[in-house]
Amino acid sequence: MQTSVTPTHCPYCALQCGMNLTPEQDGGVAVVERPDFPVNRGALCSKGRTAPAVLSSRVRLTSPLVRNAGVLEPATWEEALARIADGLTRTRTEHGPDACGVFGGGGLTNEKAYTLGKFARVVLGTSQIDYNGRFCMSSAAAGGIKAFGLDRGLPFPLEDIPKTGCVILVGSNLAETMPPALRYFTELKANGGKLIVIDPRRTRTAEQADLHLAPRPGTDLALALGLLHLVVAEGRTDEAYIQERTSGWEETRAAAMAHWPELVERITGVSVPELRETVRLFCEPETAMVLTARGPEQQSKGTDTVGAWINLCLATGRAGRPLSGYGCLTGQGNGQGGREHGQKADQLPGYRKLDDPAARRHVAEVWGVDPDSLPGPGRSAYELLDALGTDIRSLLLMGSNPVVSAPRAAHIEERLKSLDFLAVADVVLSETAALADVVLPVTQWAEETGTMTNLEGRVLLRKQAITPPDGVRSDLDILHELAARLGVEKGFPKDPEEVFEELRRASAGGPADYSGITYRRLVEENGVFWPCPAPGSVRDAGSVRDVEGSEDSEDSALDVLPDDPAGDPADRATEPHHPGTPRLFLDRFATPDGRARFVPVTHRPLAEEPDAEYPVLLTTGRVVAQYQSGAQTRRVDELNSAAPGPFVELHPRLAERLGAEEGDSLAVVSRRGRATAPARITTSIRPDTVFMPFHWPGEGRANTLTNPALDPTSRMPEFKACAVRVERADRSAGRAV
Ligand SMILES: Nc1nc2c(c(=O)[nH]1)N[C@H]1C(S)=C(S)[C@@H](COP(=O)(O)OP(=O)(O)OC[C@H]3O[C@@H](n4cnc5c(=O)[nH]c(N)nc54)[C@H](O)[C@@H]3O)O[C@H]1N2
Ligand SMILES: Nc1nc2c(c(=O)[nH]1)N[C@H]1C(S)=C(S)[C@@H](COP(=O)(O)OP(=O)(O)OC[C@H]3O[C@@H](n4cnc5c(=O)[nH]c(N)nc54)[C@H](O)[C@@H]3O)O[C@H]1N2
Ligand code: SF4
Ligand SMILES: [Mo]
Repeated sequence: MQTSVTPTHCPYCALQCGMNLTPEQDGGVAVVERPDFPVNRGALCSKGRTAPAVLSSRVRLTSPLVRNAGVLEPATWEEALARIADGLTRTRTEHGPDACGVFGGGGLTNEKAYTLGKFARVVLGTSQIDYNGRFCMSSAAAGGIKAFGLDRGLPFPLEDIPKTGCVILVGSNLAETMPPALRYFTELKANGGKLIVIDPRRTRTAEQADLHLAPRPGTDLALALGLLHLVVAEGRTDEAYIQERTSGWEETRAAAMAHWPELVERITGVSVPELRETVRLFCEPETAMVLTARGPEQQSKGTDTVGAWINLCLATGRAGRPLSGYGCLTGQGNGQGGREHGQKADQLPGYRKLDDPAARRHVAEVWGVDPDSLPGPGRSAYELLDALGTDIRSLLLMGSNPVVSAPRAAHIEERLKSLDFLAVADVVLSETAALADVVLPVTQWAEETGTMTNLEGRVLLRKQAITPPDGVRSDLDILHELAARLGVEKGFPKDPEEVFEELRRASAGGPADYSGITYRRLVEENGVFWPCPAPGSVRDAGSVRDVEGSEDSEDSALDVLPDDPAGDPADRATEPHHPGTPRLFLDRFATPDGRARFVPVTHRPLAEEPDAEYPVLLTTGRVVAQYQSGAQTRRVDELNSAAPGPFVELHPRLAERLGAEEGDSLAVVSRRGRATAPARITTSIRPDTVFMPFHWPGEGRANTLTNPALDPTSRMPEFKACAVRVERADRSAGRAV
């Protein structure tokens, strides 16, 4: 046991709040405030504060489990690993490498995500790998790459927010999903800046806003086009900026002109005066930002919707300038890093593309394999899960609980059950792990070391603070052992720093270049923003030199770095010294010509519009005290008493039509299935919409209902809107609506 205070980071969301851990008598840890980390300055939400509860052995797995005669039973590591190697080998022999699937998670450290991607391509030789980040911010990533040539959630640090003139927050309930970040917006208002929140519900976040717009779910694209129409009509475009820094304006302008405010009012339910007021608040100050989260992104047109909001920023000169820009609030702990280093179906480390021959050569050289041996791009997350039991016969899953979190979850549950072989590595027996043939218990955040990249693109070191309990192993250890059993003895180290050193080389020259980052720097500098190239590393087009401008700017940046007084001089000479890149695009965008690209988009309806049979819209999301599928937070008493179970939020007018009262059990029925949960009646939601959080399995599982219609570019499912019917669960009283 270590005796001192360990500075580290929360195991949950993308804010990656800093916290100190101190050892307790019983071998556990206590969370203590860590004021020196700038993102949260000591503040934590209830989840972060109670995170050590999941470390305690009462709620976690401490032995591998294997299925014998249908029942999961404790087993030795030797037996469990041998069964997995056997299951995967058999599938590969009988059906070919692409019949082995791998599913990862945005909560995994960079080192794990990197190793998992390498394991799939090098050890299994499969193209079939993707991860839950596809369900998270993939539309924003696709939109960012289209317009700016690069995807980093926020192109500026959170500390810039209070200094801008106006922020439009589109479909983010950060008062519940990232509570310590609310401070940046209250400071914005205290400085005289304006906050506009766009959400079909009057959330705790919307309550803070100067202006709250409550559009019908799934209409953000039309809303953004309507605002752009008014910007043009009122002569508020920044013509000099459009000329100098963008391309493609004419086509976008024409599309916006077709979206008259009155038409947009009809589509969205947001009135013309509200649209005008939004444009006034956004355009009057010198600087302004648009930030999107899952509301507008988790739609079957999420990529175009993000494009429409970026277009608004570009037309008004509010991107790639100080204190102005478009950003996406990434969600999972390592939602950012997890999408950069190769667990995504189309990707190689450093945010390189798997179908780019130069990228394949570079990474293959680092991995010591033939570039031609690397498989091509595979299926996206939902498509991969949907192919289980047919094209994909065996699955290795790490860091996700799709039985609760995937769209059309009852179908995905069936797919998982139809596999020849399923192995799950988790800290608890999640609903997905409970279906597995082999379950491997893994170490948790405070018991292991690794890097995370937060929503600002700030790479952080999460440090081991305590010794893990007997019986658990790290994900890296597991991949090392499995690789060896599948015939690859080298290249899968258990030590995270060794993996990071390789990741640095693999990412060097790519868009997400980590080659200048070391564990030591992460400790000394409290995190480093990517891109951070090592001096002398060769860069691909679209990477840091393109992003940052001339070579001179990098050299001058090197000059201003302070010497490390404590460091060994010999070390210092070899230490990479790029300062990192807190702010992107200030000189040029990461496109070949350095200009941001307007994205031509037009409104289209939901994949499933309400009709006579399913007349109401269901939207889904989160509550403050539960995290994601709830696998971790449902095992913490304090969080469970704060948020004990699912509910259906509905407007009093809808409740009245149903004859339902507060707490009555309601059935919500969609074309995919039926879920039941108590009514929570509130005027804070639109009368045509009901809301369910998705944190629970069983009867109240929101994802029994959701529509897996996918965005054509990002392959994001339409979590945020599907057509449902609502009825009293007992059916004896009231009517269906
Ligand atoms: N407590 C808690 N915090 C979390 C998480 C958690 O599970 N629990 N998860 C983390 C992760 S991975 C993520 S991705 C983030 C997500 O963070 P957020 O995006 O803030 O979370 P959501 O609740 O999914 O969605 C935000 C809002 O979108 C609104 N919305 C629904 N439909 C629409 C629409 O069509 N348009 C618009 N404009 N808004 C709409 C919802 O009413 C909701 O208030 O949170 C992170 N933080
Ligand atoms: N209806 C609806 N559905 C949604 C959403 C929505 O808004 N509405 N949001 C979507 C979004 S944004 C997301 S991000 C997904 C998330 O949904 P999931 O992918 O299910 O996310 P988690 O519940 O965080 O699952 C992580 C699992 O990995 C385990 N775990 C944690 N850390 C580690 C680790 O280091 N190693 C290993 N091996 N396991 C670990 C946890 O115990 C847990 O079982 O849900 C999506 N689903
Ligand atoms: S806001 Fe996110 S990172 Fe911060 S304590 Fe809460 S869950 Fe953890
Ligand atoms: Mo997410």
